[in-house]
Amino acid sequence: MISPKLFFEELKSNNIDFITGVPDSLLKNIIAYITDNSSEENHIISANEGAAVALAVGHHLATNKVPFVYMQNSGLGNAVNPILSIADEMVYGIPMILMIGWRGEPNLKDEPQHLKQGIVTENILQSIGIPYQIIDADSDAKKIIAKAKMQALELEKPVAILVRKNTFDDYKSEKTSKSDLELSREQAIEIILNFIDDAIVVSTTGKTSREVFEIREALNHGHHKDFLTVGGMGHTSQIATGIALAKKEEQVFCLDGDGSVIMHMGSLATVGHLQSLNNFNHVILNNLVHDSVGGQKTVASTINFCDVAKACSYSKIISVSTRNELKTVLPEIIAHKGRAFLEILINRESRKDLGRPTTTTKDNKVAFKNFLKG
Ligand SMILES: Cc1ncc(C[n+]2csc(CCOP(=O)(O)OP(=O)(O)O)c2C)c(N)n1
Repeated sequence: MISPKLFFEELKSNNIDFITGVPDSLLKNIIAYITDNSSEENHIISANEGAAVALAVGHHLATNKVPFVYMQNSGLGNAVNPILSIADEMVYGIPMILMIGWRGEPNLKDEPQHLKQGIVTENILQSIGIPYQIIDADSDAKKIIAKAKMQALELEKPVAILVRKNTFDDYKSEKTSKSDLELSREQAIEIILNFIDDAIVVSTTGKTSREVFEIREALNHGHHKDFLTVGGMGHTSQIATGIALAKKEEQVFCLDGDGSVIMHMGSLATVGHLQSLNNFNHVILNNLVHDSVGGQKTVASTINFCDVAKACSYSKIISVSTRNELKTVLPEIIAHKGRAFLEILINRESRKDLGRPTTTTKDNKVAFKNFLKG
């Protein structure tokens, strides 16, 4: 396996010292090492993968250096626009190295949201003209980084390193801080699901949806009231809005994360603008981190989400951090006819034995649509 330290030192010795991206579980060890050994300005966890490419463009313009951008392959979609319409050699020609975690690599077992993306990842890179090298545990990282940098500079455009599963050695961050908040995400979700009865639930990508599934299983609720947004991180609130607009007689609960809200924060403006939306409840389970992929910090510690919701014209806004507060405000939230925003400040704990949905995504869709039909 490749030592995260060696990889990072190699970047530094190639004068690559601006790193940005959105985390991926497959890259969590190298990201943890980068986090521990970089300043806040040299390593930026960006809002989304396109934003990371744009940060890299700015860095190159100002320094003439080659920046480094990491992402899960599902983030390639977010990145394609700035890659093709800014960084490509037919536009400005901006050299950078993309490090892409290859989820759903063909013939390896992975979750449904990664399967198609895994199959087409190489095709996408080829069709957008990005030269790439595949890296795995046995690769010579030194050679790969040197070649990537040379190619990026020669071709004046982004080049990629496609990272196979289990490429990097384990590395645990020395900087992880514990939160002393009372509620875990799972406990908060359980309180909500127990309270909201027949409301429609749309849950975000990562552990939130996995926990919704397991709680429903444990409570014998069935899964038909829930749409699990297993992929498409950041789009949960718009899926929920699409449903809420068409189902004005039902209450819709969108269970979101801080990382996921930040990824497409403009969507909050759309929700707030829809004055006729009388049944929308946006819950943000805010743990300040991307817990589902390794606990990397989001920028939520400097965001006042309630102020953002207010500025976007949500009609009722509450923040809670304890079990009692949550139980007290839920009746108020559900009674409110508008666009409610509930931030729940939670700790970073989750079960080691947390499972994954055992029904298929198609089963989920069919049961959910039947429930919506009423
Ligand atoms: C476009 C895209 N980029 C990255 C990922 C990888 N990913 C899955 S869940 C997740 C973290 C979500 O963080 P947050 O919304 O704060 O929820 P938490 O995991 O903390 O509950 C990330 C980065 C993804 N699925 N899609």
